[in-house]
Amino acid sequence: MKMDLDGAVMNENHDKLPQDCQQIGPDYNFTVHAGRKYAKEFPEYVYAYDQREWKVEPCSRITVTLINDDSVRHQFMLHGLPMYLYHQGMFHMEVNGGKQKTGTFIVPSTKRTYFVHCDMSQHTEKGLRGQLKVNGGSGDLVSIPGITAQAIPDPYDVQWDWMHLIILALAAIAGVGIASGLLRRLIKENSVVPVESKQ
Ligand SMILES: [Cu+2]
Repeated sequence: MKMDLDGAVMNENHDKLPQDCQQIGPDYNFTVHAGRKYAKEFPEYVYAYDQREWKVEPCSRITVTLINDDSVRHQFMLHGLPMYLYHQGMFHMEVNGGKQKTGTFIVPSTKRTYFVHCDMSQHTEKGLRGQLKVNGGSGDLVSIPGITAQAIPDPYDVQWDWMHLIILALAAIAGVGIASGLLRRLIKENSVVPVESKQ
């Protein structure tokens, strides 16, 4: 593991060949940004990677630079790699706010879609998800922003048509009326009773 004040890179692999590979395939370099601004186009999410899908050849060597554009920590965590090469079958980078980290791993030849996410509390659910397809992949994963639908959608079915705006305006006017009435009563109740009334 490499770790410093900018973050950490775990289970890097620059040269160990997966058992099903004759040689290391093509090299890929991906620069991936993580941050709230990349989720702006997806109202159902808070965070996103600027790219959510990567496609590579069998036995590729992949170098990822993760740039964190937020102030909270973000990760690039990939699951399902061979256990004999990667502890817990995982390649993992974690980057502090405003920093970046670069790490390298080699994938097997198998047709497979690997899950990429940020495992910080709630960040996966809030949109930091992606997929790496090796050799064409084995299908799409769910809830990848911009690629597949949410597994459990949040319905926000408010429609801002004129009728809703008029109702909202009437409610606001009524609210102001009630508030000013209450305020007047409060002032009246708390005001000092004139001295002459006690005589
Ligand atoms: Cu995160």
